[in-house]
Amino acid sequence: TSSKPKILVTRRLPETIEARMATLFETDVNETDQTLTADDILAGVEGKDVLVSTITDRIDADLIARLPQSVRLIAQFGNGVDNIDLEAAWAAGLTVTNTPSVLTEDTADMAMALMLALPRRLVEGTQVLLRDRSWAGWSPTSMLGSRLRGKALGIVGMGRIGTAVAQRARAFGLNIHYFSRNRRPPGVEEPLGATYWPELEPMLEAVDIVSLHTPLTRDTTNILSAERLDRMKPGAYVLNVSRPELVDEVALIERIESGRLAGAALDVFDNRRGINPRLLALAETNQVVLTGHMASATLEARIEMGETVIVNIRTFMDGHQPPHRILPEKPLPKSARG
Ligand code: 8YV
Repeated sequence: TSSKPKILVTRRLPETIEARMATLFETDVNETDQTLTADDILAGVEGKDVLVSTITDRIDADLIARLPQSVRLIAQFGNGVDNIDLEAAWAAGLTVTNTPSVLTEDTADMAMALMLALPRRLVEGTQVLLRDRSWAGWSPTSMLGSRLRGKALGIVGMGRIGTAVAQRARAFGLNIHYFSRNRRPPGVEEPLGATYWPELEPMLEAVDIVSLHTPLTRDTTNILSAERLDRMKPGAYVLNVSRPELVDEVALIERIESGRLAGAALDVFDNRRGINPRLLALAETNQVVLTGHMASATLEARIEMGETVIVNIRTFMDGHQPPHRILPEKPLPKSARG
């Protein structure tokens, strides 16, 4: 038996990361890359020190209660930890870590790509050429979209990712508005020319694009409820690279179908029983742009996420405070709860 930390990795990771983990730790990787059931996780983690999890692992109170005593760290490969019942984990004396920062810029890039895709008819433009083979050539009035510059962007959640999106959007000439748990200091607000809204609803009434960048918590679940969608400007659109549960998806679909909202650009959507066919239909008619949870999906980000997991494990196993330990945060103001 070696003194190396023993870890279970629930999904395949980039080769370089798996190789480094194999030298540093006694590593078991779920070679199938299929989401493990709770029983599979429990069997796999027997005798391990660390569970390396991803967003597709449901680590609820029941699973946490059944974890073997040997497991003391849940090291999430990812920024959001909404798949983990944090309260249950803390109550059980477990440490939970994540991999923030290294995926911020790539996620913000994808948000920008999606923000442009809808008004500039990007997906439709390629469809006309490739799928339908029906491009009739250039004309002064063909494929006209609408200008992004000058529009008002409302950011919900001005953390690392929200701020990175705001910086890009500012360079594209958008006016930046935000609602967030904490007002950002003048040093952040001023270069962005950002307007802070202490209440969400009035911001929704004032902006052309609502972009979600909050973590999914009890407080932020359904933060874009049907009632709040109704506060949005007619013809506005929703951008989501965060989590599907932040939006009332059926209500969003209805408001796009009726023409009340212009559309949505979604990297995340409810996929529990497959993608809603009505959402797919709206994507067919290019009122919705859909990508499948790709916002942080660059090889570089995945490698840095893996390296961050490794640092978290090593510091923790050396008896120190891991750099990206998740600790309780203060809740949102009451007015923001969905
Ligand atoms: C990851 C994400 O793909 O980090 C997050 O919160 O949503 C994505 O970047 C996924 O979570 C990996 O576990």
